[in-house]
Amino acid sequence: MKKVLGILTVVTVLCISSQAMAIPVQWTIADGGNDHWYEVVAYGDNDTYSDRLWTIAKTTAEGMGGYLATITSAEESAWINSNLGDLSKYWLGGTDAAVEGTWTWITGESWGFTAWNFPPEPNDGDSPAISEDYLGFWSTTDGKWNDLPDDPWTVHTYLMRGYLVESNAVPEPASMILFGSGLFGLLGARRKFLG
Ligand SMILES: [Ca+2]
Ligand SMILES: [Ca+2]
Ligand SMILES: [Ca+2]
Repeated sequence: MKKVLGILTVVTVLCISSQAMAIPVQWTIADGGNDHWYEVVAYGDNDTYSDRLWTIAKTTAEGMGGYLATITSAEESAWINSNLGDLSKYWLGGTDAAVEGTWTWITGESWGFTAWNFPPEPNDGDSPAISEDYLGFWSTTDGKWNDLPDDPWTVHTYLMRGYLVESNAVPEPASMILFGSGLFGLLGARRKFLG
């Protein structure tokens, strides 16, 4: 009964939310990956400009049990670009808000691989009046990065399209969707196997 109520709650939440959550995709170890799950969350028509901030996306991703995606290798970058569709203007989990010019991943993973659209990025807005301290995909589909303000619309009239969530386990509430589609048994078996 509790499970049923949980599913109903999730379905209700999904109906209310205008954000479109795709079924998460796993980059398996067998495929040369890290076994993490990646979920593309597209903003909907009801998401106002002020809903599309990096800081809000970060909190939402953490509420799903994951984090804004970290791209720490050329292999991860290539896999994401090949498997997750058009991610132009999607947020990622990098920031230099603490120390200007010193980029970090929100997970604490080491900052090594980069895919800046260089030149000119990262340009911190190219103006002393602007700070760009948050990472997103460039406006093309080739996986390049841009540094952006927390609120790109207010600063640049630049509309973010969504955010990419990475999780070490199947993110919520996606696992409930998978349950509904009959895949939960398989996932449960995987979880049990991993202990
Ligand atoms: Ca990652
Ligand atoms: Ca910056
Ligand atoms: Ca920039």
